[in-house]
Amino acid sequence: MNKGEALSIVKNQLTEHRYQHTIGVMETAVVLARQYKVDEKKAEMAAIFHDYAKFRPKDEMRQIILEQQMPQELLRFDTELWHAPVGAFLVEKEVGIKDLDILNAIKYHTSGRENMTTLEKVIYLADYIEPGRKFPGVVEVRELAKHDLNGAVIESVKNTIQFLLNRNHTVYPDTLFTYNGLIQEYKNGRNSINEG
Ligand code: DGI
Ligand code: FE
Ligand code: FE
Repeated sequence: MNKGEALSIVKNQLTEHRYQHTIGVMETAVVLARQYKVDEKKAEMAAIFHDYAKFRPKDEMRQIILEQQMPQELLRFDTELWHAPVGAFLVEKEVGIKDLDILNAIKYHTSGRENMTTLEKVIYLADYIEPGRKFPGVVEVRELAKHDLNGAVIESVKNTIQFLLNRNHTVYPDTLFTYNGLIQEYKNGRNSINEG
């Protein structure tokens, strides 16, 4: 599938605002992929489809989580987390994308996870720093992303956890595993192993 086909499929699933966000994530992801030496085409596809399920009805997403091999604990956490794993499932089923690297980058784009691949980090970070984002601290993370992929992911997950704590929201375990895993890598001085 080429970029134009992919974009027209996803446009039908999203609001105009979310589509513009998707374009921002796509452009950012391609730059990061080149910089950190992962497949640019995979990064482009994963970015285009990362929010594919964002506007699916909650009942449909709940049903998919119940019926498919997904962590059932998702159901006890914020519904905002659901579109990522459900999106990976629907992108395979409805769009026919079979590449596991792409599907995992979609699946983990909201929470991250322990031992993320470089492609997963690229999508996670592109989603956080695309030009339309205005989060407090995003300017610093954009700067860090230019030379330190792991450092930038750590800062973005820290900001997300802080945001959740400030609102008395629950923190999904994978979000904490993202932080813990990368901080341990950093402390062991292995922060540059995967980043070429
Ligand atoms: O889909 P986007 O808006 O582009 O961004 P996203 O996929 O990162 O989703 C952001 C939302 O997910 C935001 O409302 C915060 C929420 N979120 C992210 N991590 C966690 C979380 N919510 C809970 N409860 N726990 C988390 O660990
Ligand atoms: Fe998302
Ligand atoms: Fe997004």
